[in-house]
Amino acid sequence: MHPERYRLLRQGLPGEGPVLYWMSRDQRTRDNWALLFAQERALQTKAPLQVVFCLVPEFLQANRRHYAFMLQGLREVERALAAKAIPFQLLPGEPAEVLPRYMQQIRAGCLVADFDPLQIKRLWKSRVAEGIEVPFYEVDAHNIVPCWAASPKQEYGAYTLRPKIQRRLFEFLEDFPPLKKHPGHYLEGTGGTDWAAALKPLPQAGELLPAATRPGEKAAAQVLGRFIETGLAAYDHSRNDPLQDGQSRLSPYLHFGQISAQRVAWEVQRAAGPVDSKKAFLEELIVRRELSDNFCFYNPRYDRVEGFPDWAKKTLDQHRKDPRDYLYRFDQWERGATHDDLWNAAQQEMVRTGKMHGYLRMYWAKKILEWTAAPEEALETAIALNDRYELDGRDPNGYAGIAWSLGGVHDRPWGERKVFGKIRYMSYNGCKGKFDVKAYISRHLA
Ligand code: FAD
Ligand code: FO1
Repeated sequence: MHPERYRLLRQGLPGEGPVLYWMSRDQRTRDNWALLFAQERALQTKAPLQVVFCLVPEFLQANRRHYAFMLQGLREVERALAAKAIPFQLLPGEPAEVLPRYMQQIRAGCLVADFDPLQIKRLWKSRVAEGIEVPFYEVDAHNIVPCWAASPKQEYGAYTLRPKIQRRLFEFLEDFPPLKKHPGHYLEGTGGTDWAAALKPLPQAGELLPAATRPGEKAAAQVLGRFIETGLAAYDHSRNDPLQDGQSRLSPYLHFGQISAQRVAWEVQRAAGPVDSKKAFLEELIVRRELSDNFCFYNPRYDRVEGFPDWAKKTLDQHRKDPRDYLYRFDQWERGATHDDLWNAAQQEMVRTGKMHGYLRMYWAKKILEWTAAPEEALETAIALNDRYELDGRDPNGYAGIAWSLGGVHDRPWGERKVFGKIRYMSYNGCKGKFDVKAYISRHLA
């Protein structure tokens, strides 16, 4: 395994007990560098291997639709691990409380976690590290070029990160070794997780999604296969049209780690198809996505106006007093009850389906800035709606996407105008020039 794929979070005296993989961001058995690293260590020390998932009842405004999708995926993980004689343990509760105790119980010899730049995850890890004695590793199983290997600092934009990623891609973009059946293991009578009981303490509010988006590793692989078959060739020119089904629809699976971005990149670059479409897709999947992790990893204020670049904070301050043409309360935004039918249609698409087309997400966020009294309130509103309704929400891509839209992160200053200052503006007429707005509205506005 590439030595830069993992790092030691905490020294410690390795014990003889099982190597424990604390699964969190990368919820899959195939193509999972954290799981492969844990198995490598277990085989070296002839130790058992176990996987644990700490299930918290609240996670960044997640509700029933997100937990249902995630738990379905985890059931599949449990079954796939059992086929490799690797026990899976669901641990309800806060990681700092339940994990050190569980590790005592099973006398774990070493802890392995997957990488996640979000503040909440870094807090979890630092608290767990205080409560254990054994070595604690972190493996970047989410990015192709590990976040810390791609760049040692926050990048200005795709144009500064791209060359750094391209320089090292050949080192890291490789096929995966298979996960082995773990020797010396038998799943003595573990009847598996009581998944119905696991659902009980979780949020019951919020309606479930239409069954169209099926969760889990198998479903994710099918979505990838279908995209390569039917969507990739036209990706370059259809991805910005919300009326065509031109995007891959992979983001919920990437968010929950039910598919590896490296697997997606590996299959796409080997697939037949026009080079410019493959290039355009890999730019989003690799550069844009890794840029989001870079932003959240090196900028702890990724979900605050303080996290915007100085030029953006300055220009927004200069226009704080500009009169807003409209002002909406949170419940009006949430219900899609503004004067703008395009905005309302996009909001309703998201509430109903758990997804909004990438092009409209920019317009959607920018209008919240335009028709809210202050940037802080706009940011809070956009994050709350994105994290409550988007299936792929609560993700570095979301914080970076919203910070790009409202605060010029990874963007540059544009022509000055009211409210926005030099933040890039998007207009209803601009959308009309891109796609058939009327058709989109009639399709999504109830
Ligand atoms: P495709 O176009 O098929 O792209 C494939 C993959 O590339 C995506 O799944 C994603 O992982 C990555 N990608 C594509 N575009 C971007 C981008 N602009 N930035 C980072 N990665 C990208 N993405 C999320 O995963 N979760 C979010 O909560 C989220 N919120 C956003 C909010 C705003 C305001 C904006 C402007 C963008 C947001 N994005 C978010 C990024 C992007 O819109 C989605 O990743 C994309 O629309 C998901 O659909 P897809 O998988 O079909 O995309
Ligand atoms: N990760 C966990 O380790 N435990 C959880 O209970 C958990 C709940 C959860 C709910 C919704 C959601 O979108 C993500 C959730 N995650 C959870 C985190 C997820 O696995 C990702 O790591 C991050 O959201 C993306 O960085």
